[in-house]
Amino acid sequence: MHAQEAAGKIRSMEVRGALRIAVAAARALEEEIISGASADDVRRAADVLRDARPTAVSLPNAVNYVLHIVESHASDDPAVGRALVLGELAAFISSLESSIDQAAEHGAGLVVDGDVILTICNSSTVVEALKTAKRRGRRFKVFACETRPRWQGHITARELSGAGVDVTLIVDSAAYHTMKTKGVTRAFVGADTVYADGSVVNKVGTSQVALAAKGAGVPVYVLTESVKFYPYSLHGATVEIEERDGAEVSDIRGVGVFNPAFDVTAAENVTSLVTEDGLCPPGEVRARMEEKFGWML
Ligand code: RI2
Repeated sequence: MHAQEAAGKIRSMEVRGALRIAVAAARALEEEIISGASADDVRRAADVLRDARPTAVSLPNAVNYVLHIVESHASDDPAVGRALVLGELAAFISSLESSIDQAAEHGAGLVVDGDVILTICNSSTVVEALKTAKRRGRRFKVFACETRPRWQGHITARELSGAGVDVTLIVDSAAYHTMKTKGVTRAFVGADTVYADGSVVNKVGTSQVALAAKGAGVPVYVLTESVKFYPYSLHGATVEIEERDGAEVSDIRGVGVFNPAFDVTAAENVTSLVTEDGLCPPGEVRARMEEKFGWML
């Protein structure tokens, strides 16, 4: 898939989920390079992809890393440089793909028999972790928030049910009540962007789930690959919170709609992040970020 097509699918959310859009963008740039695009063409394609959605930094991080690879071979002999770029790009894409399995593996390791896990939206990392735990023979239940307005929780419920996981859908506003009355033992959520202070941008409603969890004494785990770390947040930058069309929520004439797609969960309401490298308490994000994103800073 070329860059324009990939960007269109990311924009329309036909391709969605923070990690998947990063992989799709990197693959699209790989495709451009294979078809002989010049360095300028690749830069233009990168701009189009980077702008497809604003909030998940996995997208610009992946795009910028591909450009970094391209730039670092700019002075090589063209044929040699191209082969080296494609080799490094393939390794990068495969590391992105394996980071989800590794993060999911660490997430699955947290699941014990008798767990009741609440989740929101459709995080491929969370779904993979729960499927892995199921394959290992863990006995647990899941409550999935529907995730208005685009119902990604239904995708989660379908995927988990298909894997034989005991999953129950709840409306988003039932999260606290469910924690209090159904013995929820932990919340697993995904991430679109992670800030240096350990706070997390994820699907709107996640911050409410985390606040409810705090009130109910339920630990909150954020399953995220480190490609979602936002290195510029080390200097205080924040990402734009995507606001989507009001028509996704309501068509009542004369009534305005505010439809933010994401929110920010404070670090103090996160028990731990779970990355491809294992548990990462919010207070350790800054150090991990500096270590991983030195090339960008
Ligand atoms: P994975 C999704 O955003 C959700 O907010 C989800 O928690 C997050 O990306 C991470 O997804 P959207 O694309 O990378 O549905 O874990 O708006 O798949």
